[in-house]
Amino acid sequence: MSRIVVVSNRVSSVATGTPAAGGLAVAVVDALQGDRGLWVGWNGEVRNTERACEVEESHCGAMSTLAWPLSSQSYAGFYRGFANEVVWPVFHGRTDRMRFRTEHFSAYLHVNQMFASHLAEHVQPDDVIWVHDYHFMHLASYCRDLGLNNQIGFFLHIPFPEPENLKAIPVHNSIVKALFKYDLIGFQTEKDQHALQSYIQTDRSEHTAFGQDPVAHQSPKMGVYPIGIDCNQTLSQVQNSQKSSLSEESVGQCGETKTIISVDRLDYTKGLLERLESYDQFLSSNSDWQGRVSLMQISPISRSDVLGYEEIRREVERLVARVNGTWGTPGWVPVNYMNRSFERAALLGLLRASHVGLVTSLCDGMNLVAKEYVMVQEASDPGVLVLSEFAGAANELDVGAILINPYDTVATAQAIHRALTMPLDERKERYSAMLDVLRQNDLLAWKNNFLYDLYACGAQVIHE
Ligand code: GDG
Repeated sequence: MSRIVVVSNRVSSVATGTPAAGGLAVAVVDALQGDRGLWVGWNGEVRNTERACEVEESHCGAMSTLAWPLSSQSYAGFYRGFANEVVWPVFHGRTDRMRFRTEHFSAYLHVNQMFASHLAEHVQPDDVIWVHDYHFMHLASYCRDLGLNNQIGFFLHIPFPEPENLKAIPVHNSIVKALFKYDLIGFQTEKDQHALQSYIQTDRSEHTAFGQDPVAHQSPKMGVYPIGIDCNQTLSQVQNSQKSSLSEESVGQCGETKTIISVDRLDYTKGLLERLESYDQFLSSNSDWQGRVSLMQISPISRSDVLGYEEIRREVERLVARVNGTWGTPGWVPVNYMNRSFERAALLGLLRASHVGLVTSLCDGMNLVAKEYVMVQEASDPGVLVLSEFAGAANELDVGAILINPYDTVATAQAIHRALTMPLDERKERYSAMLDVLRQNDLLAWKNNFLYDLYACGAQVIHE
């Protein structure tokens, strides 16, 4: 029987129950759990050398995982270097943060090739391979070199850059050529798909990447598959949190204080500094709210050894200290900043108990926290989502969220005020419109739509 083989950079420790603070891990675990699927990737360990014998196999329900360590050289060049100091910043519109080095790109290619060799050993001819994210743009190309004729699809969880940004990466031609070896490329939004199409059009008219290569004239199939959440599972997980008093204690339900919650990895794309500036502005222009509101900022540390992440952490800490120092009183801390991960049920409980969900991403593929916030709200007294127009989720949740431009400090402060004072009827109406969208475009729809298209297109392609 044909299996779904998922490839992603990190294979999450599902078996150990370690909380995963990443959208992809949460989505893949949820999507594969009901299937006889195989999940392959890096186990998170860094060793001196890479040895084929270090592949670990484990099982979690019907799902199996195959994971292996990376060498310190691969980790530095592939993961920290090319993936996170070139692709991540450029794909999020931050070419100023790119640090391109040829040897890092070589390490990226080496790891993609190594993953292809592992796949060649473990996949069966009728398996369908679903590759996730920007770490593996060259994987299908190496799989084809090894003679794998399976259907191989690629889903990009992050945005795709406009051509002028993509072209800042010296090896942009190689990236696009490699993507052409996939049978299907999936994006979070129309805008991302248009960005690749527009690169291809420009390139064809200029004959730069592909020259006269006829293969280049057959574009791979592309589609838009906005990632969703598992609505029922999220609801059942939040029920567990109600057994703990964590959410109620922390969110101060007994008093008059209202809570605004933000949850995001400590990353410069998430707009943490802009958010804190807007909250500061809100407190400054609404003195009646001083002492009656607090911002709960949950930011698990992420990629702490990648260039720029330590700096954003220091800047956030400085700004939190400034806001607390300026407005705090002996009985009131304006920003409750937590630099760690929570168990999933506890996290969902905190989202549920908060009156406003605040998402201020400067650029974001989707943003699952926005969807989770809406999903776990109490139907009889729902909170309000304030959402950046630059998060992919805004394409769907614009039916009920207050959309903001996170760079506009004053407008965001006004949106916070509007959310905190919104009448119950309007809150219910907005919540119910968003809930319909979440149920319609849930995780199963994402997975089924992508795989349906992958099965449909792969059969017609003969790989040379
Ligand atoms: C990438 C793209 C896209 C967070 N803190 C804790 C925790 N989380 C969970 C959240 C959510 C996930 O991690 C974060 O997902 P996001 O989508 O918000 O962001 P990224 O990590 O940047 O994800 C993004 C996503 O991939 C999926 O395609 O939406 O645009 O950047 O599920 O709840 N989970 C636990 N403890 C925490 O402290 N257990």
